[in-house]
Amino acid sequence: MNTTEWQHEVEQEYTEMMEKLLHYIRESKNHQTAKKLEEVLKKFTSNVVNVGFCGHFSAGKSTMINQLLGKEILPSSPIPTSANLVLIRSGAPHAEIQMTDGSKISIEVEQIDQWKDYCKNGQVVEKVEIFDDHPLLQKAVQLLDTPGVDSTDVAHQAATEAALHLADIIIFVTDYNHVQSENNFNFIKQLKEQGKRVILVINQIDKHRQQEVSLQVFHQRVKEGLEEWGISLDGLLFASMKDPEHPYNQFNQLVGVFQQIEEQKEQILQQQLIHAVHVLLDEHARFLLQLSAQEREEIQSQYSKTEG
Ligand SMILES: Nc1nc2c(ncn2[C@@H]2O[C@H](COP(=O)(O)OP(=O)(O)O)[C@@H](O)[C@H]2O)c(=O)[nH]1
Ligand SMILES: [Mg+2]
Repeated sequence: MNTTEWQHEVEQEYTEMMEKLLHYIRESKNHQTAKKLEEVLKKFTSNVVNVGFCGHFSAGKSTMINQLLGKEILPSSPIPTSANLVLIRSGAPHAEIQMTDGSKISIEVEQIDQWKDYCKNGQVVEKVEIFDDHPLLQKAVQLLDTPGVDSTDVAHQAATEAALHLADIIIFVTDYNHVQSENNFNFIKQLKEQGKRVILVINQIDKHRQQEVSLQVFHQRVKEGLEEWGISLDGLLFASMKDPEHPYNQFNQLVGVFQQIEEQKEQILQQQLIHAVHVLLDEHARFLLQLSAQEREEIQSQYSKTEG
């Protein structure tokens, strides 16, 4: 059996096992967990790696995605712009806008300013999907631009969390002046506890003033801060979107991360599937615990019957 056949077989086995688990959770009438597991499974079989960009408003997430793709497909500005979850995936360049009332609009690339407006409109827009033919996306990678982890809007916060739930790799972008914030560390810690791969990108290093503290000392302090919080990152990079020639700009290494993703795709997807299932099994255990003994027995007998 060659490697591809073997991989195919493993994937098949995973899928069968997960289908059984899904059936069991459904039979237990735990609809919430069943729905999440369904999404996780759908995501796994789609064979696409989700890379989620998150962090504070105005850290430079949208600017970074634009630079990665070499075009201005997302709005960026000093005032909070992306109010919605924006997905960027491979396809002929255009955008599809899902409205909160359930309707859908398709916008051609010639009207790019129009879709940028939709990205900023959190009131009537539910989700924006942008399609582009950049090679980075053709390698089965999908980018998620989230509004910001510090959003005060409950709906935005929920959208961000739901998106991150399905992200395999998280690029946490922070601006140079906010690295050591408690919020940042707390959020990254939570992501790591959910088994996510997290790469921290300290952006806007052009704002650094060498006379205040050297970048080496700054770097050391960040590392110590992470250690104190018990966070072990999967990558730590400095970047500047404004000054690409900055001696500490490691933007090229961020591009390299995408090459690694391509090389390790199967491994990443399987690992993330296992982590997601662990989290959902915990959730299901908590669901079962809050039922009465009688309810649990009913579920058990119902399940035995359907298993025949
Ligand atoms: N000085 C500086 N400004 C940046 C950098 N990256 C982004 N910005 C600016 O910061 C503002 C917010 O950027 P944006 O990409 O919209 O942030 P987002 O909210 O995280 O998506 C914009 O005015 C950008 O031009 C950077 O590396 N250095
Ligand atoms: Mg943005």
